[in-house]
This record gives sequence, structure tokens and C-alpha cells, in this order.
Amino acid sequence: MLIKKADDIKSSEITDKSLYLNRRLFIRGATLAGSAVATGFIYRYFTSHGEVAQSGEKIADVQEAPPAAPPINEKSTPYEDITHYNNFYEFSTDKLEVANKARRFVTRPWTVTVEGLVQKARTFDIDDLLKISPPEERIYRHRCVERWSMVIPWVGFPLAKLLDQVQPLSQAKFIAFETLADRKQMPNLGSDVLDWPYVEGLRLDEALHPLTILAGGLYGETLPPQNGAPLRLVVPWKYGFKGAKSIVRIRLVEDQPPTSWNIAGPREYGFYSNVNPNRDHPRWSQKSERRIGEFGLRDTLIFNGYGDQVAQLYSGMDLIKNY
Ligand SMILES: Nc1nc2c(c(=O)[nH]1)N[C@H]1C(S)=C(S)[C@@H](COP(=O)(O)O)O[C@H]1N2
Ligand SMILES: [Mo]
Repeated sequence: MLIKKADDIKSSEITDKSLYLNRRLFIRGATLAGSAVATGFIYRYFTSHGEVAQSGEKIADVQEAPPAAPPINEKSTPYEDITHYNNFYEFSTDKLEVANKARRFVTRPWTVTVEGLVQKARTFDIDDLLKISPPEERIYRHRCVERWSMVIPWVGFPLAKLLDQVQPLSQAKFIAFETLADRKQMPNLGSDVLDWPYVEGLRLDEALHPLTILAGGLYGETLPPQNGAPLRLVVPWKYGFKGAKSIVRIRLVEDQPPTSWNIAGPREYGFYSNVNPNRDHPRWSQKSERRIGEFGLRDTLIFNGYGDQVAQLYSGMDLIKNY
């Protein structure tokens, strides 16, 4: 079967949403025309080229996501920008350098252990984990605490679907994420900018919210290393740093877990980290943001524009104190 691989397609071909859609239709057409597997139920994060999933390969049968939030009428950020302007401190603190430093990052074999206060603790092989639920396209706003933003077409599935599999116990109130810290592959682990491994957390009700996803793909393809391959968290109403990349362990716990950015700067980064234009960072305003690829500034929206969906999670809470 003749399917163009990501490598064969110049990045200049995929620098905006309409080209991306054309390309997706093209690939889908090729798949339908040439495929022996006409079943819609083979959702793999790897292609027919082989068992070893590579970054940047087409993900089969990406579903339209159920409407967890109204679609956003904003242009998706070009693939090139999403994959070359990254925060991933294990590789580099220079956003423009991460892609290069991460280009040989090995994501197979890979396991994710889900443990703690659950009925059925389990270590998943990544390819089994990615099959728990069909891959859905989720186009979300992404707002970094540093005042830049993007619109990113993730491919993923609700974190709640994974939690279904392990069955959290009633004592579980929070969820903790731990990401890979491999000195052989990650050149910046010798620095002490952050406490390694990078850890993040959510309250359990936040984790179960239908907007919260585990993403294994981007623009219809498996994630490149710099965006958190093979699996990363995406919580669209929170600042980007909640979105832990390259997850290896998930633990259900009773108490609020420590988080890397809060340890590094407790006055600057709280546990909740909800996007909030009314709560400035001690060193800068959070009222506006620069959308990558645009001139000028946009107003930052409360909960990054997802207030209708998530504000009730925080009713009665002081969001200035609980930043
Ligand atoms: N493991 C790990 N995850 C991480 C980070 C990191 O340095 N290490 N940076 C965070 C920050 S600050 C942001 S804004 C997002 C960036 O995700 P992106 O590069 O896919 O846009 O990843 C988050 N997840
Ligand atoms: Mo960020």
C-alpha cells in the first residue's frame, strides 16, 4: 500500500490547517483505496510499515471527538511551530533547541505504570495503553505561563478511560504523574533548573473531566519527541506546564502531590495553575498572550476559554489564593 510517510512530506507542505486537512484526506483516501483492513476498529498508533511505532507516523482511524466543548473558531497553529517552539527542560531550556536535542529520543519499548489507590494496578505496554480508547482529534487552546499560546490539534483520549481500567479506590483524591528522567537520552538532566523527574498532579475530579486527555498524537500523527512522545497529558484550561510529557508512571493518591514547578517557585506556580487573567504571575501580567504566528496580543480568557465546561469544578474556591 502506498502511504506517504511523514518523512517523505516536506514540512513546508504541512504548515497550515487547510493543507493539513487536504493531506489527511489524501492519506485517508489512500488508506481506504489500498487497505485490506476495511474495519473501522483498528486504531493503532503505528502504521502498516512495521511494529515499531515511530514519531510522526500517521495514526489510523482518528475519530471526531464527541463535543466536550464547542469547537474553537481559531486557526490551528502550524505544525512547524508546534514542533519547534517547545518547553521540555529535560532536553533544553531553549525552546528552539528542544526538537533537535530530542530527535533521537527512543520511545519503544515503553511502559506506563498506573498504581497507588486503585483496585487494579497495572503496567501497560504503551501500545496497549493507546488502544484503550479510539484516538480522537481534540483541537485545544494551549496557553503557556510565559504568555504565548497556540491552537493544537491533539490526538488522544480521555484520561477517564484509563482510570476506568484501574478503578480508583474511594480514598483516591488526587492523581500524580511522573515522567521519564533518562540521563543517557536527556542532556539537560544534569542541570538543576527543576527537580527531576518532572512531576505534575491533578485533583481527581479534574483528571476525570471529559476535557482532560492523554495525547499520543498531533495533527493526525504520533507525537514527535519534543511534544512528549509517546504519551503526554493535556489539560486545556490550565497553563501548559501541567501537561507532563513522556509519562512513565501515574499514581492515585490521597494527598495533593508535589509538582516540579511549584517546588521550583512556590510563589509563582501553584498546584491549580488554572489559566486566569485576574491573577498575575509575580513577575508579569497574565491578562494577555501572544498567539504564535500572530502579531499583537490577544486577551487571555478565564480558564483559557473553557469556563463553561470547568468553572463548576472550582465553585466556592478563591482562585486568587488557589493559583
Ligand atoms: N516532562 C516535561 N513535561 C513538560 C515540560 C517539561 O519541561 N518537561 N514543560 C511543560 C511546559 S512549561 C509546557 S508550556 C508544555 C509545552 O508543550 P509543547 O511543547 O507540546 O507545546 O509542556 C509541559 N510539559
Ligand atoms: Mo509552559
